[in-house]
Amino acid sequence: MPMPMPMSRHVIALSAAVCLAAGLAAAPASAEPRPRTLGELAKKHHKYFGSATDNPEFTDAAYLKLLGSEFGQTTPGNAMKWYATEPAPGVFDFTAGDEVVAFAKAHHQKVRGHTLVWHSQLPAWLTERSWTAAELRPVLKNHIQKVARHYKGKVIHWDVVNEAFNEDGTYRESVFYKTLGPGYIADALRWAHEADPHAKLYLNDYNVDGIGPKSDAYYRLIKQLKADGVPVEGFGIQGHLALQYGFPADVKQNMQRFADLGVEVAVTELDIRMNLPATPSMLATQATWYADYVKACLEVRKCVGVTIWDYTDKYSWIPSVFPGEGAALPYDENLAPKPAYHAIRKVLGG
Ligand code: 9MR
Repeated sequence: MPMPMPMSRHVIALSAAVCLAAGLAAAPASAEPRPRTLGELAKKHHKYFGSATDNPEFTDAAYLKLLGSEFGQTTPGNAMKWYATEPAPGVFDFTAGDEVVAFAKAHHQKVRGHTLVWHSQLPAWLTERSWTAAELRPVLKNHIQKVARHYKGKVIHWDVVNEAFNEDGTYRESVFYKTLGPGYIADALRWAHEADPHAKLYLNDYNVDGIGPKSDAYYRLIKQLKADGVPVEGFGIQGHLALQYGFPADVKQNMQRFADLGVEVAVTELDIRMNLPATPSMLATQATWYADYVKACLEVRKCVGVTIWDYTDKYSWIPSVFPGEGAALPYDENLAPKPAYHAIRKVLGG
């Protein structure tokens, strides 16, 4: 029996000739390597770079393609909030949150859990009646533990308590504070820890980028919680900035002072809005601000990552809350990268 070898050689020679003729033979040598994604670039610094997302956006294929490929982490913008997870007393619904978690898992993304206790986006059954402490305590505990248990092993962090302080550093008069007193924060952290001992437990707020009365209040509270052995493990700096208010001073020093208290820090909801229409010069300033904010995180070892509050202006929350403002994210409404995207890439070493 003749061996099939000579035939194979013919086939190989023929394919080589075809490739050469088509100019393909040189392709492997000259092919551009795929540019690294923001998520991959951040990973080289042992940090994540992520984006928030929201369930209505899950019908937009072009949006999902970038969300799944460019980012190493995601945060559900609304899906894990109280109104969504416990729409009726003791009745839990994890559909929306599970959808985000499944997407993240399929794309090898970490998930930040957001949020267990917040004064806003509460269900009507909770806000439309009055509570005694004896009534509200078990309701709060049950909510925290049911949600945290459901997502156990699926989220790296929980924003356990969100936006607990006013601008002047006094406690926000939420239903939880008014009914249970300031101790609700330590209780919430302890209950969350019981339910999911591995998720890092965060306190999270806005306007705490630099050193000031509000971030000072967190500094004092976290110091006290640590001294009392309460499981607080992270400080979430939301980072909702606006060009018209200036870049916050001392961002890196502020992160570092929390790191020195023994907690990690995360930039959890970064966006940088401006008065519309956006001009090239405003977009250039925005790019510098994004880069400077990310750089601060890179320079603080215990800053674990940066999340932008969605990645495209198409789905930003800003225009609906601040009429006349917008253009806050690194991709425009057509999902095209803006100067901010390129500036972030550069500061991450891309
Ligand atoms: O992105 C969220 C938006 O879709 C909601 O309408 C809004 C309601 O307040 O909440 C947005 O997310 C907030 C986050 O949960 C906490 N920090 C401020 C964010 C912007 O409001």
